[in-house]
Amino acid sequence: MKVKLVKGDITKLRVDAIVNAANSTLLGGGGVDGAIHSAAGPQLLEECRRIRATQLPGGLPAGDAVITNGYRLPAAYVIHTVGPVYNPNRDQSDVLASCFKKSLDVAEANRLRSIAFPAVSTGVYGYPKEECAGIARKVFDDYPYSSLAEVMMCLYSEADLDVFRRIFESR
Ligand code: AR6
Repeated sequence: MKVKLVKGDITKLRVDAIVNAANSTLLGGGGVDGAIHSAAGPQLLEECRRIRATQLPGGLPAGDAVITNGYRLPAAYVIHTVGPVYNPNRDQSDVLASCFKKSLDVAEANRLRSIAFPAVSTGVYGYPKEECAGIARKVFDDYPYSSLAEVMMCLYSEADLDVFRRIFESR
């Protein structure tokens, strides 16, 4: 699938869904998670608490994805995924790939037309940006037929955008 690389704050994007780099508790945190919760307002946390109490008492496992409403965000929905914490001694690329793939699956299942991803795991969780870019690209390249008309990677800095450009625009 074709992916557009953009630079900026994902909470400002008017797309059907933005993806949140959450943690297993789904109860908020720093980074993009904190930004999404503060822009969406308290109802997002309430919905996350309800999901925890009903569907996910043990939390959302790494590599999985779950959808909520977007509340005060310009995006209608938030797809929460949990990336792996980077460990240089353990290959967790399959877990990070699963974050991208399952988020796309959730978007498809909900018949969404547009989605934007942050660089999952590359902040607090310490994943090298280049590795994340390579993993994401492979998922997008391999993704079967999709009803999504617009898929974006939203990078937070010019430097990150450059890394993703290099990886996404190479053959
Ligand atoms: N828009 C787009 N990208 C952003 C934004 C934003 N507003 N803010 C940060 N980024 P991180 P992780 C980028 O740390 O590594 C939280 O506490 C950031 O530059 O948000 O998966 C959670 O609750 C980086 O490239 O997520 C978890 O506990 C990328 O988003 C933990 O952090 C991801 O950085 C998850 O860590």
